[in-house]
Amino acid sequence: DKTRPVLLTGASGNLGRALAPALTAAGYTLRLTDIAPFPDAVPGGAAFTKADLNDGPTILRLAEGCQAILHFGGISTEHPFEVVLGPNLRGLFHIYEAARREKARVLFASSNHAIGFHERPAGNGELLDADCAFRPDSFYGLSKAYGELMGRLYWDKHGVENLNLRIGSSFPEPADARMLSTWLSYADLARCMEKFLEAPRIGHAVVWGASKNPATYWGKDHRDRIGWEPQDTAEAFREKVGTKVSGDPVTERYQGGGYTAMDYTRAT
Ligand code: 15L
Repeated sequence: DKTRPVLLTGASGNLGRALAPALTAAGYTLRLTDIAPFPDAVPGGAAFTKADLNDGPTILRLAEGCQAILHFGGISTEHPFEVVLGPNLRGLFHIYEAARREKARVLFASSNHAIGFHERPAGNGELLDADCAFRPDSFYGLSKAYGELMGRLYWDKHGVENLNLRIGSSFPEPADARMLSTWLSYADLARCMEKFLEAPRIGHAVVWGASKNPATYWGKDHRDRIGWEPQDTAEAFREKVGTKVSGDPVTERYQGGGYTAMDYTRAT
């Protein structure tokens, strides 16, 4: 249904800026919002409104009449708890209340940092399934676990459909050896959004947000519900980044990489 608008939060961030033109070209009418100004030309047919996720009434108003909310807003890297709290916890509540009122579905841009303290696979083919335990590696990762659980609650209690895309590393190119496993291309991300918007029924779904990387850490998930199949691969960049490792034993042991090692005070 391309007649009802789609609200894109975090529109001024890297992923929002990649998605805004791609989804407009795919025929969707976008409402863009962010706390920071939209730095590009607003794509034709879209409208940008500056807003804070802490501001519930404004979020409700922005979501009016929308079929879906693509929630890419909030703090996107590690910060002190008090900084994460407003946008990522209270803000998430405003997003889900708006979705409930509008009978809209939610795409939550979750992160590998919700499960970052799982060890990287030993290379014996044992991959981590999306129903694994949350093992957040940061206050940021903890807020993503909370966001996924918010989706669980609103589906079970209110029938708000949601897909939690547990994004690995979505950048124009992989930047280090870890990203040969975790990289998600912008094109695969955009295709995932289109599949999400088109899918007849989603329920509560968790999907690994990575391209078709042979070095992946991740196994089963709910991608069949939307029929998304990533097409790009980080392997094309192996020569460029294969030697870029941190040398830090904690960083290299766990899936969340550098986030696990930040402020790490455990003795062993
Ligand atoms: C994330 O969740 C961050 O938003 C991004 O900046 C990267 O750090 C990414 O994870 C990653 O793990 O590579």
